[in-house]
Amino acid sequence: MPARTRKKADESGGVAVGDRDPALLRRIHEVMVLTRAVEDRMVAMYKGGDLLGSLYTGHWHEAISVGAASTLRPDDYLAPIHRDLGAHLWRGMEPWQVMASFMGKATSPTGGRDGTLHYGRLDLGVYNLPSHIPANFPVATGMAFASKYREQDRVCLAFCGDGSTSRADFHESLTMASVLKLPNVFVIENNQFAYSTPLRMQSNSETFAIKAVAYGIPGVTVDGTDALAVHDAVAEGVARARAGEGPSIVEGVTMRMHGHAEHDSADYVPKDMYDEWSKKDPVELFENVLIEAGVIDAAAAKKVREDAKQFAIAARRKALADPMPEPSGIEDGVYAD
Ligand SMILES: Cc1ncc(C[n+]2csc(CCOP(=O)(O)OP(=O)(O)O)c2C)c(N)n1
Repeated sequence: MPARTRKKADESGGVAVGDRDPALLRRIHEVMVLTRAVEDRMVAMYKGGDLLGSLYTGHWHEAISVGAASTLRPDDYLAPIHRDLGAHLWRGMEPWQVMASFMGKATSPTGGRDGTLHYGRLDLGVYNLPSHIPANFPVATGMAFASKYREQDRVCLAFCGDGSTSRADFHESLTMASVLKLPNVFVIENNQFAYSTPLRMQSNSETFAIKAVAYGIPGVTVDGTDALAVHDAVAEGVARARAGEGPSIVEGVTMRMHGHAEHDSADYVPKDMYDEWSKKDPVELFENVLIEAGVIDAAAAKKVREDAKQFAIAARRKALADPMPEPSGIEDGVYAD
């Protein structure tokens, strides 16, 4: 089955809103705006010394993380990576919990055992991000296997970066998911760099979606700054997975607009790349699409931004005030009862 590159559907450069549910569109927009506001706040917190360790952000990944996660049912599984705050927030993770995680606070999802971003919420069907990448892929394959084995119709959506496709666990997971027709959708977030390694030193494939051909599954490349393009492509993969037809790959093309982490000045990125990609802010683009389609107006858009900013400020205040873990609990969760 050939890999495809999806064409744009309207002249404004984005996929058309059409007759989609306005409530869903507004929710996608709100979560994208919130994601940006929380990450901007956390960059300021990192610079101000509030956070313990490294900070990894997903600027310009919001359309991928939220666009993809918004296709799932609440009982589906999600295996995100370090660029996917938007997917966590879509599923119900609280911004203060994310901040508390980067602070090692007792109230973080890991109870303060992490200090950066290896958090998840199993109660929300969101698997903890492992350190090795893409170690979430074999786990996502296992979650999909469990769903199939139990004769459920739950889908597992997993994300990885372009660099992660060079790892053996990517190949192993795709092979197993394909052969066993597991209900997976694998989203590749092509953000042009894997730390300092540019695309062309990572792969000779014309696209990352084309790798799907080797596994005998569908693969599609979409504009990763267009939330609706991502949503549509992932929704197609989710429907296919739920119907028992097996996995697929969706590649979203975007740019990593910050360093690999905030300690990385990313001097290896040519300035003209930033200049070009800065014109494609996914949050702004989606806001414009919704305004042009009459789903929201400029005043509503401004209020969404202001509310998100205030929410992020309140989240910081709560996370700062939360307690550190008690040393007496150091063995909690380590040994089986
Ligand atoms: C197996 C492994 N090697 C190296 C690292 C360190 N590391 C973390 S993210 C990253 C870059 C990954 O690039 P990519 O998959 O393209 O994702 P991106 O960070 O660009 O979103 C590296 C080298 C790791 N976590 N795991």
